[in-house]
Amino acid sequence: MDFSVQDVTRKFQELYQTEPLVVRSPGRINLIGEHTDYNDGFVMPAAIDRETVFAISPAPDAVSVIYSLKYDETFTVNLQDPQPVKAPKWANYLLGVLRQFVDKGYAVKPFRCVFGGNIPMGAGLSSSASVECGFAFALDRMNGHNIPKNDLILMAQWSEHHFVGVKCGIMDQFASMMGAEDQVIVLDCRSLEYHYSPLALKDYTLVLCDTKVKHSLVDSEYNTRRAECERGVALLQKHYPAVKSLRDVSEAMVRQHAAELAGKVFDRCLYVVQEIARVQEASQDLKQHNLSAFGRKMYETHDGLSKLYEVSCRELDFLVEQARATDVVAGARMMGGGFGGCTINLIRNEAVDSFVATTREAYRQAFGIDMEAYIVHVKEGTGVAH
Ligand code: GAF
Repeated sequence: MDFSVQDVTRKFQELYQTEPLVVRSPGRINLIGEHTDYNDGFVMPAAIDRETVFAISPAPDAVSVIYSLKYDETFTVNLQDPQPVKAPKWANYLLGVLRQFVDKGYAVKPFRCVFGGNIPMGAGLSSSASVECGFAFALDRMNGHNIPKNDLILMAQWSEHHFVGVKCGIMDQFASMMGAEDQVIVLDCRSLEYHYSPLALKDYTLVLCDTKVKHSLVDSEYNTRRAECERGVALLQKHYPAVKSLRDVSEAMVRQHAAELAGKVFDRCLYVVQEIARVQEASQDLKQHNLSAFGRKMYETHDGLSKLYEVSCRELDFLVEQARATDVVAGARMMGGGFGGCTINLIRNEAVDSFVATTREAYRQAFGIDMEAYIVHVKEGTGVAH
């Protein structure tokens, strides 16, 4: 079920009869640059018009509570010593953020908080990063610290690593926090330097096709991919001591040491170095409004993710092949961690409805599942709702 700013605010008022601070924190798409963030590479994400909303205010007593509209569940927080809990799972995203406030010495007043949103879960739109970032921002503003957004991003990522257990890169939290209306973020994940690039889609619409599947491998395989990349780096360091990550490695270097990297590790490294280079070229395509060239790179990324990085699945491959078989989709690929969730498609405006209808029918025939499609718009990042 979806919850708006009004729903979350109303629920808060109903529960606590007071006016809250209201914060919204978006999900994200990623145009190109997949599985490059934890290899110190480049990414091109953007915040979207789907978000998690937090209503928060100081509590009149010492009891801190968080109420999830989605789960219709209240959780009482130990403010002095936040620790991960077995249940409810959703609390861990928030508890990890609180842990960071405690560890970094930022005082937190007892609080009451209600949250909910409209980001589809498990669709690869970073609902988790939006929850972490929104809560970090809400706590920060409620307590008047004004912590720089860059620090809040790292605190949110820490929560994902240590309280949720996914060793994610920085892309999702960065995009959720730093998004700007109609702008793509071109982010160097090593230095965290970034610039905005206008997203002038003109004849095209950004459409996400949701497979509605999330294969259970997703978190464990994510951590495995990360470890495989680190293994590749360790092997290459024997020849190139200056190499710190796959960002420092060229395709020629990977190919030269193919035998030593062997099998899967070779494939993983090859994909990553190709993708890092591809993002830099794609960023030029976008600057030059060359969406056809940009779209071709999206298809190339998908092929790499599917064949070399092996994080796709039958459902995602099917949707990308449907797109490739037409002449109305400039580019399509799986988006995010993989093993389910959405494809991102650049579709000619006039063909959106017919493409979605045909693809939905074909997908139903092939898998017996009703695909969902979301038209997304690029919006600003985490902030106070006005
Ligand atoms: C997930 C992670 F959280 C990101 O950091 C990123 O690695 C992405 O998968 C793949 O590009 O969303």
